Amino acid sequence: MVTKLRIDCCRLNQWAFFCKKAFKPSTLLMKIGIVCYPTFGGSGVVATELGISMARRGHHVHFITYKQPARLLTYDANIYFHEVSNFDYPLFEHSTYDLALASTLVDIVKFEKLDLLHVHYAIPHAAVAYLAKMILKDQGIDIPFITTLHGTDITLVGQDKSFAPVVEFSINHSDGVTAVSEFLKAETLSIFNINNDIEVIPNFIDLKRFSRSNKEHFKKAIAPDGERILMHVSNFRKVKRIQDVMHIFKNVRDVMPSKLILIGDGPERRPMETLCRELGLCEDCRFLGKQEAIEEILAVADVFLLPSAHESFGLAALEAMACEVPVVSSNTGGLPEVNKHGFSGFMSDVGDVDAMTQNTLKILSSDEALSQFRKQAYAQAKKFDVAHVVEQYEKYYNSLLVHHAS
Ligand code: GMT
Repeated sequence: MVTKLRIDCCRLNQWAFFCKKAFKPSTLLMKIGIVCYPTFGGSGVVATELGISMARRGHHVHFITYKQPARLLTYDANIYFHEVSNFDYPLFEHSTYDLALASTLVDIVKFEKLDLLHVHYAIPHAAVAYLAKMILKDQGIDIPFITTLHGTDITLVGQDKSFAPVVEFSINHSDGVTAVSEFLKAETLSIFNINNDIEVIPNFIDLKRFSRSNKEHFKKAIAPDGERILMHVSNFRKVKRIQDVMHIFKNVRDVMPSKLILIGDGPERRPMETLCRELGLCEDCRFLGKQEAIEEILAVADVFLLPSAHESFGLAALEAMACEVPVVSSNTGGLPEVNKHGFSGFMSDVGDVDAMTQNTLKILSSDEALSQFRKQAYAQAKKFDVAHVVEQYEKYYNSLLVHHAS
């Protein structure tokens, strides 16, 4: 018989004892607090999907953030959402969200008797979790927190001297640290003076949700004459190099009838709409803005373009591959851990638009080639199946709690 035990902070020592003596760690149910950016950005998506999967495994998951996470669309009795409300006062010229979040964490950890906190994206969440932990310690409550590093919190923003000392300190004082790729772990160790272990747990995909469903009517609406469909999804920041997407598309369209679908929104959208006009592509290019049912749109794509200047993992590429869409990407950062050159798609140096064009044409050269790449893209995506990766997180949580209690 499987024994289930719900724990709370003050029973941790007892729990560790039971754990060693009688129970398998994987059967223990936890109360987990998740802090993330509640947007469509990759770190928020990963945090939300992880929370949903943990809730399905019986854990109680509390999202603590400034608005309902964008991907939190389903009701689950094990999921709770706590909104952090900021106190507005004319004296405060800058946001005091960090302090409001720390105070909310203190309140929720105490009231809900959470077992651990898992914060996604180091800035400011790791430092805020540390502050909350110290306040709680003063009140006799000991709660461990895990920081997951996602990308620019290390490779771009985190290195800036306005944040670097705080990022380094809060990584070193986290009870557990994970990174979404080997690349990001290596970057973190090379940039900062780290004296903490970093566990690599890759991002994941729910293959039941992301699958190539039949969307012929939608495909027909976008490409009525059977044109090839190129696609890009991002938060439209400079780092994504969307100008390369536009130029690759122009080159491909010069050779074969094709359409470009761009999904997402952000600072680069306006400049890209202007570039689209300048290149004379507007007839065949659609900007769809932010979309919730991303898997339904990906299902009609033939090639996914991700020419980013930096990418610690490239969750968008994985989502495309799960929908059997081959990926043409740059070879930067963690992308080689996700996209397999010549198998799930192709990779080239950042900014090498010509090579990316040739690679796109190779995939689209015939229906046979496209169909082969589609199968291979899906096979690659299967390596990141949610069930397997979430189990890694669960084991990591368990081992951290046992270690913390002993
Ligand atoms: O680091 C960022 O730019 C933010 C983050 C996000 O919230 O969009 O993206 C990063 O985390 C994703 C999820 O782990 C990764 O798939 C992205 O590769 C990564 N972005 C970059 O490294 C630019």
